[in-house]
Amino acid sequence: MRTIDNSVIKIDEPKEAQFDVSKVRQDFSILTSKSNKKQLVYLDNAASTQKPNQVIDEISSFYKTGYANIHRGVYELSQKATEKFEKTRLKVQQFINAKEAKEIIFVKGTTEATNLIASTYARKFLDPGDEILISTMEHHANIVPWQLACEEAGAILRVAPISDKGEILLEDFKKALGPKTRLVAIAHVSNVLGTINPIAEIIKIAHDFEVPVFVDGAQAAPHFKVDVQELDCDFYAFSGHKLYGPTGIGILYGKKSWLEVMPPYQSGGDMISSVSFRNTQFKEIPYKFEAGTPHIAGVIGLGSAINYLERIGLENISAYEKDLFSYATQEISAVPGVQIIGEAHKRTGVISFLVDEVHAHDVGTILGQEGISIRAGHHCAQPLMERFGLTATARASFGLYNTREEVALLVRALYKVREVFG
Ligand code: 7TS
Repeated sequence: MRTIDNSVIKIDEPKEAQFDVSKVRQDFSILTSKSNKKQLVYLDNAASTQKPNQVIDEISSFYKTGYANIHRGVYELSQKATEKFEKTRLKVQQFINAKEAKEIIFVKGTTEATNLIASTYARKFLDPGDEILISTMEHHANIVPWQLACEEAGAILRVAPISDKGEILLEDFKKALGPKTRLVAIAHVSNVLGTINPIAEIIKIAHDFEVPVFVDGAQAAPHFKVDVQELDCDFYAFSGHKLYGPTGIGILYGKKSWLEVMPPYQSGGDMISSVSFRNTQFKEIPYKFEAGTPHIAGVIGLGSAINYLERIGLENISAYEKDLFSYATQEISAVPGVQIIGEAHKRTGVISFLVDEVHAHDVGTILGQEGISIRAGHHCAQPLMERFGLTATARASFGLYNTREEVALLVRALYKVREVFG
């Protein structure tokens, strides 16, 4: 038994401590701060994660001692900054096991990655009557860019249905594929349901139809090891800020064979090999897709975040989070009047729920008063909400620094919500 905030809450200790969470928490200074005069309990990790001091320090030190623009300076500072930047590309390559570093493109985040594919792949390969296949559980970032691309090309956006439990219906998915399908774009993990999609199987099915697959890995990469070669995906995207790294930086992986035949995305400096008023030649990949001065410090910070995660070990993080997630699921669902949305067999990271008839925003507000930060709303997945006949849910989402004590505080606050709303 442990005590929290001088009140007594019984906590069942995890069977096996995969890593020392109290040590991990020491790396995140913000976790010792207060919110509404209560201990901050940060459970909005699906929106964005907090940053360890190592990442913050690395960015600060880069600006203090190593900063210059890259790819252009003949002087030492620029050359060293370029080296650091390109080393991070190699680090990302290893992190997701891409075959070559040139398959790693630095983008702003998952949203920009989707837009890049929608603008370049779609511009080149989509003809009138062609189809793009997504699923009901996509984030708006994996819906709207395809709507626009389809509109422009006269193509059709098809949507694979999901079950009441929140799982892709694989037979229906298969039926939705056909000779006109040009791309499947699908989330690895749902940001609302937590469903881990059987992505390798989905890719295999799509490839049997010779259809390439874009995987939105925004909610997957922070929670388990991603191996793009093993998955055999054609494209994979994730955001640095959900991976304990800085905002404004993300990764788009693409198979070399695709990236080489796709036209550039944005254009301007740094993506060209020569420019004249008659003719412009573009650089090789990945530079063809990286116009202008990139988010250099963001890239350095992302590299530092990956180092941080690798030092702890993705396997250890996954095991710890798995235990915490099942504990949280059990404890939250045991609160009378609470209904969890999403019961897929395999889940991670997020738990969406309703509390009696209380509006999700009111749930979020009361929890906020108790120092507990969760998200309430449609989570940028309105079509998914519609599928479940809802307009909003409350959502607690977990990261590597969350604890059973925090789950207990959340549960106690949920009782308070019920008390307040009678
Ligand atoms: N795809 C998924 C599955 C996401 O969860 C998000 C962000 C995005 C794409 C977009 O990522 P960005 O980094 O480009 O913004 N999801 C959330 C969320 O669930 N709450 O806030 C942002």
